[in-house]
Amino acid sequence: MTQDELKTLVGQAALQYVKPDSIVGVGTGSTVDKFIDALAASGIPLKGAVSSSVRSTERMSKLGIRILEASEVESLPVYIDGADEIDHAGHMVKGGGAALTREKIVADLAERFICIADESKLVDTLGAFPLPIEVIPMAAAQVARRLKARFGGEATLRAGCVTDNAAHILDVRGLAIKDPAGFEAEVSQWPGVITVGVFARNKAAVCLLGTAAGVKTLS
Ligand code: ABF
Repeated sequence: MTQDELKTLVGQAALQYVKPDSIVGVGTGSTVDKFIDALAASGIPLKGAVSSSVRSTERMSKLGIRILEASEVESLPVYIDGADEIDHAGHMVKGGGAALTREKIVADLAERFICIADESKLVDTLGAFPLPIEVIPMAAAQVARRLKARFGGEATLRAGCVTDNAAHILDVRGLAIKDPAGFEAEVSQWPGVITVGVFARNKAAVCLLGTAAGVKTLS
């Protein structure tokens, strides 16, 4: 199966976590696009969706799914999103598409994070994918120096990228994140850091992994 077919498979499989007449949290990316298409085609009645990006909002609106603002809901039964990396405990690296802050906000509203990914995303230790960190522009150099001193990571500013929050993204290479929760807690406190792309506090409760042998469920 191609990577695209694996994404279609997990997008379809995620429908089993959508409760009829609920509000569903919807993430961003090519795998989530498959989920959105499957959701629209499924006929599952919904109150609406909270989206983590303009891209997903536009796709859902075109398909007739009602969009609600995150500020309008108190909680969501599930948030369905992809990842750049996921480990066997459900910790993830996210933010390759620069939407990590919105993704963490919507994930935090959800009772369960359902991650959908093809098997290339499963890793033993997070860090091979350059870790995105959203920063206030004036703090970027200081955060980069601190990452080097504290964890040995090499941070580079993502060229031409201004986020939805008028901030910048550092991509950090050379990390092996052995303690995702500790890493997230520490770096999140540094002045000027808006959001760290490690999702440990909001880790996946379930990961639907597309493999050549079908969908594997990790939980
Ligand atoms: C978002 O989209 C991100 O946090 C992650 O960067 C990316 C995964 O996209 P894809 O499914 O296209 O690999 O969920």
